Amino acid sequence: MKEREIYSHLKVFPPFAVRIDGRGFSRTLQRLGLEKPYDDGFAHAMVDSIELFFKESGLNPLFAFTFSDEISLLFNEMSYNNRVEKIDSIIPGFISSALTIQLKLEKPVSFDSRVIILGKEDIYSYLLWRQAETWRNHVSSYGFYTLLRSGLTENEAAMRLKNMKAAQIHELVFEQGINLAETPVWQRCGIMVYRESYEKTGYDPIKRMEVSTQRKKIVQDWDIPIFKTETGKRLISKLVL
Ligand SMILES: Nc1nc2c(ncn2[C@@H]2O[C@H](COP(=O)(O)OP(=O)(O)OP(=O)(O)O)[C@@H](O)[C@H]2O)c(=O)[nH]1
Ligand SMILES: [Mg+2]
Repeated sequence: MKEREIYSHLKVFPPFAVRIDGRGFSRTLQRLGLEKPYDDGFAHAMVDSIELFFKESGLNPLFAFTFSDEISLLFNEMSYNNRVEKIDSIIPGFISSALTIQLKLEKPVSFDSRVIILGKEDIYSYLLWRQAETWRNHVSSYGFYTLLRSGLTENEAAMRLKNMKAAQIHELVFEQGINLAETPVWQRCGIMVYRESYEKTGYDPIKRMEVSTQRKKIVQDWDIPIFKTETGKRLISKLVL
């Protein structure tokens, strides 16, 4: 029967991204009564789950980028002989479990998963793409919930949005007192988790002197730049090095 495991030899070689996306989260999050379009507690639960992944999974992503119910993890190295089946099952499994714990859920949740093969030079373009999606999602979800509040049904709101240009959505939302250029950065640009070097100084009892060592800590960055800008480019180059 072992020969029937026909996908077990499928391998992927780093660098690559793994993007996971919450399955049916529109319904799931609605049932939980989360704030719309953005719930601070949900975003924190997602980012804390990613941080747990960095600390506890035994895998070593370069960094993670998240918005809404999706997470992209970038890898420059992988265990499990680079097997796609392992990668595509362990990662969403870990995050589903972590998120269930973070949100103290009573019903299980799941994430789908895909591997995106990237050359080192593609990582930046991949992030530009996902951040552009973050911005589009930000504009359309504020538009959507503004229309719902004005009395439209979900179908009507979706239809109306389809025919609206971005500037019109901005105007519509602005009339309700929300300036889409001034919403929290994490809603507009997404959130990253990565390791950052820092210098730790301490007394070395053997050398009998103060010594400094380079350590790494995991940071949640809720204030990331627009990747298109110079600051954004610099951040990505630093992380991809
Ligand atoms: N209330 C609330 N909903 C959110 C938040 N973030 C994400 N969502 C929901 O998550 C959905 C994510 O979009 P999709 O991934 O396309 O929808 P889905 O229902 O998860 O469907 P599939 O991924 O195709 O299974 C959004 O449509 C929102 O309904 C949040 O902060 N608050
Ligand atoms: Mg989803």
